[in-house]
Amino acid sequence: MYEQVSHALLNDILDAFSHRFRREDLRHFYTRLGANFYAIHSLFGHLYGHRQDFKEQTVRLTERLARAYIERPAALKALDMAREADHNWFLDQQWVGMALYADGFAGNLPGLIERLPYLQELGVNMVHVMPILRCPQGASDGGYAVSDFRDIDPRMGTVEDVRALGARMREHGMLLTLDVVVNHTSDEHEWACRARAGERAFQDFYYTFPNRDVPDMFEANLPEIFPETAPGNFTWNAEMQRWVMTVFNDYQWDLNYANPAVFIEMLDIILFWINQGADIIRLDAVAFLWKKIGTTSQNEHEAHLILQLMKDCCQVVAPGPLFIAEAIVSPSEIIKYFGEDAVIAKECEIAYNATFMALLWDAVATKNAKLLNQGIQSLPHKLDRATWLNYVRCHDDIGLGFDDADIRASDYDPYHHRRFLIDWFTGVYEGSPGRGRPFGVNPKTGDARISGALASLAGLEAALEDGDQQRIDQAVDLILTLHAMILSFGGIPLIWYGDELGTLNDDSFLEDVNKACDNRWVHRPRIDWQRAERRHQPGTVEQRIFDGLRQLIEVRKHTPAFADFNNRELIEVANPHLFVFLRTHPTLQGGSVVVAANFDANPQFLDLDVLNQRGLFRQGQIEDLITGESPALFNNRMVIPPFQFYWLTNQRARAQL
Ligand code: OTU
Repeated sequence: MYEQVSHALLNDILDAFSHRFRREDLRHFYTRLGANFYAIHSLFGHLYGHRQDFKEQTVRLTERLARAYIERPAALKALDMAREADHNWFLDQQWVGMALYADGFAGNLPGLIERLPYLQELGVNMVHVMPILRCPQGASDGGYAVSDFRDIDPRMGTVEDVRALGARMREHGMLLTLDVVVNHTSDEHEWACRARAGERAFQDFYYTFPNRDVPDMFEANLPEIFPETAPGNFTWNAEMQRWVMTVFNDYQWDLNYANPAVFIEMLDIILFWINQGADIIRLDAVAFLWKKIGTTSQNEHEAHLILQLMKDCCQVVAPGPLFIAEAIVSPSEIIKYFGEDAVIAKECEIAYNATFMALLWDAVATKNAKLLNQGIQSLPHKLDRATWLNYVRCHDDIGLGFDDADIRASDYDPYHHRRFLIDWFTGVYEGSPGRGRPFGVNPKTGDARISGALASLAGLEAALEDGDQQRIDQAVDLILTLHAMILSFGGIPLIWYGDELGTLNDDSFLEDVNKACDNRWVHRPRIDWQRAERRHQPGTVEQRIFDGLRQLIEVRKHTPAFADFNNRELIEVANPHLFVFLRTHPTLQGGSVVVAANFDANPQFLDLDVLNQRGLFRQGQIEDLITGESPALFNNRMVIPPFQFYWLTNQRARAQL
């Protein structure tokens, strides 16, 4: 029955289109629309079907898709076709990403174009350019408060510069990732201005209330994201004489997706940027898209429906571009952003692996891999054609969002263990070399997160201060080992800019009133290009990290077992300091790689019996892919030096590759 309803509607729409778009070649568009319309219609119906104007809204939505398709440049349409034919293209091990602020990295967008060779030197071929859209002059949450979704911040450049960047990157086989902040707008956005001026239609773009009744009901269950700087989830607007929902900062107004006009506008904006050449769109704060009284208003089922609908609509216009879900939530919830209840990914193809990131830091602080092993073991199975974005650091703080049950299973008490981690990384814990800062401290709940540059958290800053060569060496090893984990785990590794040079905390943000109260800026550096030159000077920290990373990237790209086909198996070993997993080659037997990392400050041994029992390394010499050498062995035990790792393979199998 239901199909007939959507088919009848589609027939009406296509009739109208055949007149309106008579001169356009819409063959491919029609194929995709036909294939996806039932899904689009039912999702849109789930969300908005109760409305009187549902049919008109559906027609409006479909028209926007047609227009976006017509506007899509021919070169991008050709790329779409190629990617449709080679639909697993993004699971390949060749992709290596870096996230960066265009201004901190290169001044502005034209500067970034000039610096692309530096990224190529390292081997990076996917760049996430942090928010560059028009935003307030003052505080803008690093561009995550957008004032105009179709314009570029003049301090960064122009829309034309973005197109030029995209074109240049395509020439070099690089992928461009841009942000679309779907959950909220800045209070300077035209929609917010018109809402303030009293226009009902635009007040309906947001959640606004005349008194505290509804806000108070919401507050009973809503957590606070920035408790220190933006307590509460609502802000009084005197001009409008209404409370506005502001889950993040008070100048970030939450969009109301119960209004189909909001959905259609935001989808149109996503389509706009993929038509400018973005290969990947990072969808910010997707867990927050649907609000419901009596819940935390995170990970609601409707948030998934909205994302599925966005994906289906994009498939119709442009099947090439991918979505990254930025949902920093519990492991069992993160996994759903690939597609809730789906067999193949139907929401976002890529999701931040916040679980792995936090677990890696746990291993750093505890010097063992107990919780890391436990947490990875309980990570739910991921869908096919879905992949992780694996990272060690990013622009945000580190949240200790592990599962309490996993912490307990590792013989720790959740509260005390998290307390220990905060103290360790902020250097409060006796003997810790951590130089991080507490972020988002909430005295009401006892929660806290951590800011800080990778090198400062990993002990390099402290070791350099003390001029302690052994600890400097160990910190360099640890930094490379952490990167080796994200490069071999399965998924797209995402390096945070500056980390490739061992960049330390930078306190200069304290001099800027718009940044001073948000210490995440301590790890959002301005690259010192003179210092970066030291990467060519043998023996410097910069050279050791940059070259080490460059080599890891190079090897990753030549190791098919590192492609992400859910071909990873955790290997349980008796030694708690080790994190060991197997990456199997998708087709070639013997092309497998065993990844083994030692998080301890002492050498540790790996019992090869465990591997032999699985049929691994029974014959032939074991070889580390990085050095090409055979690690030290004694009585079938392999020694892994402090804070180091191996990518192990069979020399014989390798010869066949
Ligand atoms: C995202 O953050 C961005 O990454 C932050 O930089 C922004 O401040 C924020 O949205 C608002 O735009 O929403 O789903 O620890 O991890 O705010 C997770 C807090 C988010 C961040 C969280 C995150």
